[in-house]
Amino acid sequence: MHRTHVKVLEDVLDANGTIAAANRDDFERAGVTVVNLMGAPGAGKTTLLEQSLRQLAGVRVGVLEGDVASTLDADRIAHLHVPVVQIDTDPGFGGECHLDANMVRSALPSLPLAELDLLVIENVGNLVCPAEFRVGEHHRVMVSSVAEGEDKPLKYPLMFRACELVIVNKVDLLPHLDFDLGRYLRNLDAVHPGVERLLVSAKTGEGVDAWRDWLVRAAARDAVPA
Ligand SMILES: Nc1nc2c(ncn2[C@@H]2O[C@H](COP(=O)(O)OP(=O)(O)OP(=O)(O)O)[C@@H](O)[C@H]2O)c(=O)[nH]1
Ligand SMILES: [Mg+2]
Repeated sequence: MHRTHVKVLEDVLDANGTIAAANRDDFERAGVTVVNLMGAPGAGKTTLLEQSLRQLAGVRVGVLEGDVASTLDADRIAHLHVPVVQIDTDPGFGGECHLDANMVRSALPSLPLAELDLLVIENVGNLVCPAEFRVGEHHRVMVSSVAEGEDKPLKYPLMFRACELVIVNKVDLLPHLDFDLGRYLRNLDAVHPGVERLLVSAKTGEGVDAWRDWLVRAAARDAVPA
């Protein structure tokens, strides 16, 4: 029984990997760099995009929003006047708690890929499943917030290991929380030693320039490892 379960999961991930490779080919053909942005519900993914995508000098950016329900995040991004497509996993995909390669593939015809340099995919808020499903992205980034507690890297190591950049958001709240930043960073290094990290507040703007610079470098396929 247990082995059957594992086999089914392996098959699902194999099929996902095949479609992710097809997505990646399409992204390569269009010359668009794709960033898969993951993190817990409410970590600040959409707020960070709202703060950073306006002034991405010379970079033509689009956004793919993944949520279980609603178009709330896509509506927020639409105010930035960038192309945005929402995938609701509820109606067509059984309310999945993550995006998979097939869902992303279904959205590609709605995106003007040839006119983009950078596509940011905001994954469904979740610290587990999104890390298991590649969607054809070049880069995986997570937004973690100081409001979540310093133990999170130890409790959800797969997510923290899957990402090449960890954005530590909401640092403006540090004076109001019993959050030990030093302990959090030690926990982060314990599960993903030396992973690049940015301390950011999407509310005050602290650190947002560094995140913007990271995106610009990624779009230029420059200095950020592929
Ligand atoms: N104090 C503070 N609040 C923030 C910051 N970033 C985001 N928030 C708030 O946190 C809440 C959640 O932000 P969102 O950007 O919607 O979070 P999200 O990760 O996109 O959430 P989901 O899409 O639901 O997973 C909102 O009330 C934001 O205003 C920050 O840097 N500091
Ligand atoms: Mg969001």
